[in-house]
Amino acid sequence: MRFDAVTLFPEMFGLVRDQGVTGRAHGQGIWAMKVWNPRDFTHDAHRTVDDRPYGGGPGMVMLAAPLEAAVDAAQADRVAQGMAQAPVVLLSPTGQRYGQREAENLAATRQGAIFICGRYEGVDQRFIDRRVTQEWSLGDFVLSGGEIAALAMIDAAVRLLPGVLNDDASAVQDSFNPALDGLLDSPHYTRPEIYGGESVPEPLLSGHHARIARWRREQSLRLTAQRRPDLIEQARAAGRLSKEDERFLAALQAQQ
Ligand code: 4GY
Repeated sequence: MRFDAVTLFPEMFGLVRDQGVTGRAHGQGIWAMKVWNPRDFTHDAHRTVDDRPYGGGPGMVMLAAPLEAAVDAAQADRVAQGMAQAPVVLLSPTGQRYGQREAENLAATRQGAIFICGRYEGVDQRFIDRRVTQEWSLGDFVLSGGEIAALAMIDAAVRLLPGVLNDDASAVQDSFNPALDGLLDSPHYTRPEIYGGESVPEPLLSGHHARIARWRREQSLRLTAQRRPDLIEQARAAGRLSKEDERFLAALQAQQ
């Protein structure tokens, strides 16, 4: 899988490319990353990438031409490598919300995407109209640029690629994974058995796989009911809660 990023800060992409499980997978050739700096696609002495907004107002707006030239170079490079053109994704709070489902879809396409990382107040709408095929948002907050959003989205997709996580089961156990029926993950413990006077919960020490699984399920249900009741509703509506789950949730309710 290949990702491209159009960014004024190409060094930021070293974080996901070179570190941790995504870094190892990159080293193994499971995925590739190319960065394109719009400043390299300017033609004036000052290498200008922004200008003042028509209509007035604070801040600067990214020029359409350097962004468009960078995207076209990324697409041409893909084609030269025998690949198809890729979706062009703008990271913006006005985009469609990106979640685990979108990360799974992105990982499944094997095609990757070209991420446009805006800075300043925004990018010229005519660039968006001419080149951007999708707008994605990480959430209802404003970053100082799209880079951190792109990095988060790439990281979430790459770790789902076959062979990236050493333990095949660990992606399966994540919060939001279908195997957890869309519930939040249960707490984790490792050595020592007693830390700060607190012991590891007894079921985890029992060695009884069914008891451990039940305990984890109940912790997931408890945490999800407490923090994300909307996810309990979703799981129920999709028929992902068993009779045993419902009995446990009813007992929880009675305790409150
Ligand atoms: N939220 N989700 C986000 C963002 C920064 C001005 C356009 C977000 O994805 N991106 O806040 N991006 C803005 C900054 C130009 C991008």
